[in-house]
Amino acid sequence: MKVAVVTGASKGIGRAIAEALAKEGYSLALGARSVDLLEEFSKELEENYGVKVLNSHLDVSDPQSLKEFAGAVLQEFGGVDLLVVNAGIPMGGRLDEVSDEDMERVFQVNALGVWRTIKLFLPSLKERKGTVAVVTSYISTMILANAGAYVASKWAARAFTKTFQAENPEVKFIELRPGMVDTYFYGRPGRKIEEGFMKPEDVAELLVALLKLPKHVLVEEVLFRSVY
Ligand code: NJP
Repeated sequence: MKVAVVTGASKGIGRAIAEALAKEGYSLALGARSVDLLEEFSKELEENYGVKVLNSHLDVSDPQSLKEFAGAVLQEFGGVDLLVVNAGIPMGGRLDEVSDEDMERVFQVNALGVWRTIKLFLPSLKERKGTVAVVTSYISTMILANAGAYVASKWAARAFTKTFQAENPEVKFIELRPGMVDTYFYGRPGRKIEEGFMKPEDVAELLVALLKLPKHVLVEEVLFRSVY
């Protein structure tokens, strides 16, 4: 039975990925700050798909929280085959108007959180020749006015991902770069596909398809969006 870890699994893309992986029979370790949501979701997955689910409070901007999460996961499952590094937050505003606190917050979650999460699970992933899927963004190589803090944090997440790959060829690193997805990222979900939004399930379906490719194939990154 393969073991997958999903960060930011309480809502949106992470939740959809967790459900898709449960359907594929993965044992799951789910982390996020909303423990009530995680608790309810885990029960649902266990009942519907008969898989084992560990859920735990996780704040990826807090190194201690990440250490405790990784420790609990490795103790429960003994190792990890797939790590989905998904937790992330938006941050708008002109660069000359973003506060120091907001800049630090977005980097702690979207950039340092990615580095720390991968670092903690890397020994196990190397041992199992596992896969890391990092949800960055379509903007991880682009520039967007009024979103500079977010964009820079995703460039950093991309750089961490690619460097981990260069240093650890025995692990597969996939950078997922979605366009707009209808999640809590834009407030409350409910946006239409015709408005240019994908569904979180679209991202999950793509990842599952990538995981089914032959072992010798490495897809380094996927940039994908709604056709509208
Ligand atoms: O957003 P949302 P998405 N520690 O808000 C968790 C990227 N992306 O699914 O902690 C741990 O529905 C949060 O859980 P909670 C985006 O940058 C999106 O769209 O309980 N977890 C929730 O489960 C991000 O990297 C779009 O609040 C933390 C999840 O993260 C990823 O997709 C486009 C946390 C966020 O769910 C998932 O975002 C794109 C923390 N400190 C890239 N902070 C898009 N939606 O259009 C948050 O290019 N979470």
